[in-house]
Amino acid sequence: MNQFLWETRTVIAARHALIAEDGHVPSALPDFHHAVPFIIIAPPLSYSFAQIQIRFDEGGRAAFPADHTETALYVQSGACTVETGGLVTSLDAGGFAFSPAGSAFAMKSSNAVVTCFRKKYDPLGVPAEACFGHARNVEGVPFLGDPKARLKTLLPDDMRFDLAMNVFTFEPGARLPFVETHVMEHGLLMLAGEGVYRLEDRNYNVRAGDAIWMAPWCPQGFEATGDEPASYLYYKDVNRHPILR
Ligand code: UGY
Ligand code: MN
Repeated sequence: MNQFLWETRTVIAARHALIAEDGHVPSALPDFHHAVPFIIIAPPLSYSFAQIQIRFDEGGRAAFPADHTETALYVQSGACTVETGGLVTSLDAGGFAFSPAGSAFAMKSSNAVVTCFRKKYDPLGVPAEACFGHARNVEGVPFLGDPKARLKTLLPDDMRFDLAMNVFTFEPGARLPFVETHVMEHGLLMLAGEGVYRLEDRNYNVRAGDAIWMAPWCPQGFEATGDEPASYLYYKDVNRHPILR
C-alpha cells in the first residue's frame, strides 16, 4: 500500500478545522455552469455560515437565488463580473462584493477563483444594500496599536451588517497580541505567506490556500513566520444579540 495516498494536512477537531487543498472535492449546485463550487465549510460543521470557493472556466457563470441568504464575495485571482440589486460591476483580484438577502447574485468569469461567505440574514432595521470595493482602497488599520499587524475591514462597519469580511496582514514575526476566545465564529482563507495558527490547544503550520474553521469560543492565535508578510481573509458574525439567533 502506498502510504502517501493516506497523508493529508486536514484536521477536523471539536471546535476547529484546518482544511487543506489536498482534500478538496467539488460539489454541484443549481445555476452553476463551467463554474465549480467547492463547499469548504458549511453546516453541520459550522453554525452560522458557509464558505464556498468557486473556480470558473471559460464562459463560466454561477448564481445564488434571491432568498434569506446574504453573500460576501472576495476575488482571489482572475477577474469576474457580478450582478446584484440591479448593479453590475467588474472585479479583479482583491475585489469584493456584498449581496443582501432577498437579492439574486450572479457571477460571470472565464478564469476567476473566488471565495464566498454566505449566511442567513438576521434582520435589524433597514437592511444593507449591495456594495462593491477593492481591498487596495481600504486602509489597513494597526490592530490594537501594532503597525505590523494591519486589519482591513472590507464591508461597512455598521449595524446593518450581521457579518464582517476582513483581510488581516502580518509582517514576518508579527502576531495576534493574545489568544482570543470569543462568541464570534470564523471562516478563514490564507491568502499569502505562512505562519503558525494556534487553534484550541494545537499549533498548525499554515500557508496560502489553507482554510480554517473556528467555532464560537475556539481559542485562537496567529504568528507570521517566513520572510514574506502573511495575509488572510476571514468571516465573522457581528452586531447581533446572541440569544436572538
Ligand atoms: O476579528 C477577529 O476576531 C480576529 N482578531 N481573529 C483572528 O484573526 N483569528
Ligand atoms: Mn478572532
